[in-house]
Amino acid sequence: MSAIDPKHVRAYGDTLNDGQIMLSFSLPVPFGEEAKEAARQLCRQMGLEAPQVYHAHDLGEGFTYLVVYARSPHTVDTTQLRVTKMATAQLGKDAIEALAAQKFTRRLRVLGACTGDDAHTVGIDAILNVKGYNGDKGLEAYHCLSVKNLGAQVTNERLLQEARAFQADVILVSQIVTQKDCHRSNLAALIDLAEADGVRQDVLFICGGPRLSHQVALELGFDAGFGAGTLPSQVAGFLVQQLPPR
Ligand code: B12
Repeated sequence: MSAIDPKHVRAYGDTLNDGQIMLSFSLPVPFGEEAKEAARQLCRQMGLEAPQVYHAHDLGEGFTYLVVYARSPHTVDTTQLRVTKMATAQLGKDAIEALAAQKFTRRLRVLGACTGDDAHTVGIDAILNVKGYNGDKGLEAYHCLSVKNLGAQVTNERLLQEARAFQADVILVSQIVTQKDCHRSNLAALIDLAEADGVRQDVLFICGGPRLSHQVALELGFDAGFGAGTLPSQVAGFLVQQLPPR
């Protein structure tokens, strides 16, 4: 077996350094041999070698879903990677409660919502509801936090109104739908509105969703962003460490 060279890492499929990758996509081509050939040609144009169609499925109405296995000749230098990460430590629930008891004289008020046209509530509920996510208790289970969940399709205007009434220390925004980058425009609009209302600096703004990252959140003017698979304790730990004593 050849050694792993961290400066020239290749995709791994069957054997180390074989460059094999699998990708899936849909084409507006009717199901059949033409659709498979179109997929192979597209992969070659992407620089992939020896593309093989492993799966093709008729999506109806002239569309085909395809899974292609192919070889990528490219490598990545993993010694030069630069990734924006949160500076806060990952803590368990007991450590978070203990830190909050030292730092704060009252419970922190956390307001959450899924905003814009987005009706996907499961993600924000996983973070906020007491039952939590993947065995990790939600923010409602924390003694140091007082939580209000506004649910789905909340406008930015209403979210800020509710934040004022609740005297929120933290606003949690969920964005799951990303079609035409609507999550970016909606999140950026919230920050613009908060700045215009003069409340931006008083509140910690955190967003989350499967296609969000900490880097994107910072670009949009948020204090932090959490992606797919986030655990509630990661969010609780971040906000308790990040907020100044109050
Ligand atoms: C369930 C579901 C629905 C349900 C939602 C029910 C509900 N009450 O939530 C229903 C059927 C209503 C629905 C509708 C639609 N859906 Co839908 N849906 C899904 C599905 C299958 C699962 C989403 C889910 O619940 N995930 C589980 C949770 C736990 O994961 P999560 O959301 O990623 O959340 C985690 C993290 O991201 C993070 N997180 C999330 N939010 C936040 C917020 C904060 C502050 C933090 C810190 C962390 C955080 O923490 C969570 C826990 O780790 C996904 C596909 C998929 N497999 O993801 C499509 C999907 C999201 N839906 C999609 C679409 C297109 C739609 C519709 C537009 C379909 C249509 N044409 O009508 C509508 C839109 C309705 C609307 N107005 O929003 C697309 C979105 C594509 C895109 N890139 O935008 C997806 C990806 C399906 C697909 N592959 O096409 N949907």
